[in-house]
Amino acid sequence: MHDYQRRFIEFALEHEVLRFGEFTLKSGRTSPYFFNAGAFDTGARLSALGGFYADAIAGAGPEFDVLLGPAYKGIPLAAATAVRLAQDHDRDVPWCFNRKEAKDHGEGGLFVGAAPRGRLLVIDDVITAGTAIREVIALVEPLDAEVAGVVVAVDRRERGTGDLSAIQEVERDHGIAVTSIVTFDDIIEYLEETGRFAEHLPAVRAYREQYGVS
Ligand code: OMP
Repeated sequence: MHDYQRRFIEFALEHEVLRFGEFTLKSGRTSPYFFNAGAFDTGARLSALGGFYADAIAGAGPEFDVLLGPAYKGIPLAAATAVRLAQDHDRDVPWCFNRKEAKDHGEGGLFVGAAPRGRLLVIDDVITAGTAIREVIALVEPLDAEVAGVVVAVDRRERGTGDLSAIQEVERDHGIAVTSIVTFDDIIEYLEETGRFAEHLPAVRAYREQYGVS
C-alpha cells in the first residue's frame, strides 16, 4: 500500500465516510463496511477528496479529453477533481455532468458543462456489482464519445456475475481501464497493520471470503 492510500483511509475514517457495522448494499448484500462519499460534507473535505482523485489520475490515469461526473454522486466528485487537477497538477481539463432527466427548455439537453466528446474519464464513488458504471456506459453510447476510463474512490473487489470482480468484468466487456484510490484489500491491510477496529476484522474477512475475488 502506498502512503497516500494509507492517508486516504485515515481521512475517510476520521470523517466517518468509511464505517464498520452492518449495511445493506444496492446489490442486496449485507456488508460489514460502507463507504459514503457524501459524508465528505464540508468545502475543505470535498477539496481534499478531489485532491486524492487528482493524484490518482496524475499517477496512473488513462489519457482522456473530458471528465464526466455521473448524476448525482459523481457531480461534486468530478467538479472537485477538475479543480484539484488544475491547482495541483497544472492540468486545466474540461468537465461535464449529466442530468437524470433531459431538460427541454433553456440550453436543453442531458449534459451540462463541457461537450462530452472524445475520450471521457468517469469519476464515481464506489464500484460494487458494477450496475452504476454500466448505466454510465449506456448513457455515453449514443454520443460521439467513449468511456476511456473510470476512477473511483473505493474498488470493493466483489464478484460480479461470475468469478471476476465487477471491475474486471467491465474491463473485459468494454475495454475500459478502471483506477481506484483504494481497494477493499487495502482497507483490510490497514486494519491488520494498525490493529484499529479489530473487533470488525473477522466479519470483514468473512465478507471477502464470501463475495471477494482472489
Ligand atoms: P454498484 O452499482 O453495485 O456497483 O454499486 C455502487 C453504488 O453503490 C455506489 O455508486 C453507491 O451509490 C453505493 N455504495 C456506496 O456508496 N458505498 C459502498 O460502500 C457500497 C455501495 C453499494 O451499495 O454497493
